[in-house]
Amino acid sequence: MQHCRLISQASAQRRRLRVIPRTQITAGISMPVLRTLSKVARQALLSTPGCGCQPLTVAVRNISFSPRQVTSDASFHSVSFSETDHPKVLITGGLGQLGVGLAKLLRKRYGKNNVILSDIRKPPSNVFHSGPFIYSDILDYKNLREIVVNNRITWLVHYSALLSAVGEANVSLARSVNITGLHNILDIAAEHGLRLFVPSTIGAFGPTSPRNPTPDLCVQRPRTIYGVSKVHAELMGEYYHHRYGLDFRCLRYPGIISADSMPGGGTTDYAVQIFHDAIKTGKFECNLKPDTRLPMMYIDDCLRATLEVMEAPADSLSMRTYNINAMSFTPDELAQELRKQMPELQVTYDVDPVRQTIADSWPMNFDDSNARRDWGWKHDYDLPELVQTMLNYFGAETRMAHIN
Ligand code: AKB
Repeated sequence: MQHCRLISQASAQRRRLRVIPRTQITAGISMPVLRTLSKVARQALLSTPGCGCQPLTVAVRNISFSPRQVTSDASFHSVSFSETDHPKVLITGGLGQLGVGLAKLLRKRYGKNNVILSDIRKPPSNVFHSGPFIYSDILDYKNLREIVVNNRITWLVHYSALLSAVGEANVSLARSVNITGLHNILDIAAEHGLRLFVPSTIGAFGPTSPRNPTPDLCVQRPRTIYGVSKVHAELMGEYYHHRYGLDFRCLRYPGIISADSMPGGGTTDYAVQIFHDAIKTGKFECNLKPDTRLPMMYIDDCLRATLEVMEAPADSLSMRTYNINAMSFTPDELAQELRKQMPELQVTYDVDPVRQTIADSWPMNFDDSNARRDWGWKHDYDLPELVQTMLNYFGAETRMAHIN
């Protein structure tokens, strides 16, 4: 009983301390008191196993200063960020397929210095010189906290993740980046009252989900570590939203097609690679069967959707995780559209069984009617515009190369 009393004293003390603003606590004014209470309570718990005081462990954990603990009554709406200010945005995994493009879009809107790209890799010089870039390791909580505090971050876009095919090749790394990393991101966002965007994917569905079309809410039993980690992210984000008021926003992206950035290790990568190979060699070897239908989207639509859902008033969001879609095609249909402008294009098929199995378990078409209704989602690019835009980009690039 002795330790139970200590715990309740600790909880009562903590309740009194709760009125102290976070800044004062971190400035050290109450730190010694809290540390002592935390230590005493923890010792009491540890010295008496199986005490039957389980419900109180929540209070004990709360007085600890572990960054991973979130108080049950915390209000996570930022005190320092007013909706009229520009957000201060941090993008993790910034050197992947989407980060640089998103930074460009957000910088145009909120100002160059208000958007920080980050990654663990060294940026190419054009990225480094186009706006703030810093090192951030999502597996290092202290590093994340330092960045958020020092830069007064208010929005976090979490792009670090291993994609579907590469995840299957390295499950333990995918588990650590996609799941442990996400836990750090959720905690840092909750701790600092950030608005958090985490992308999910068509890969969050599996063979038992309805595939044509796939609605927002249905059975989700993915068979890849990538898919499992994304369902986990959706559920954890929504849990933190309901439990702690975290402003979590999530879109399930289709396969994204971009000209100036490459995806890395996904199942839908063929739809980007075909353009590069077609332009360079006039040939393409596809690793999926010709009739494999998957939802796809041009990168500009994807980035705009991300901006729009981040800016959407909270009361317009009836859900926190939305499907978004633009088009849906097979490798054969994409090749046919390309052949309208490159009649000589030769496409052959050498199916990769890992990717094919993944693709066969994913949606063929996405129902995004909730996003269209709630926050006005509307795509601009269908297949013909996508192909034209990609070819224009590569055409301009080739002309530039010739001039130089
Ligand atoms: C992948 O293919 O893994 C990704 C995705 C659809 O999430 N592009």
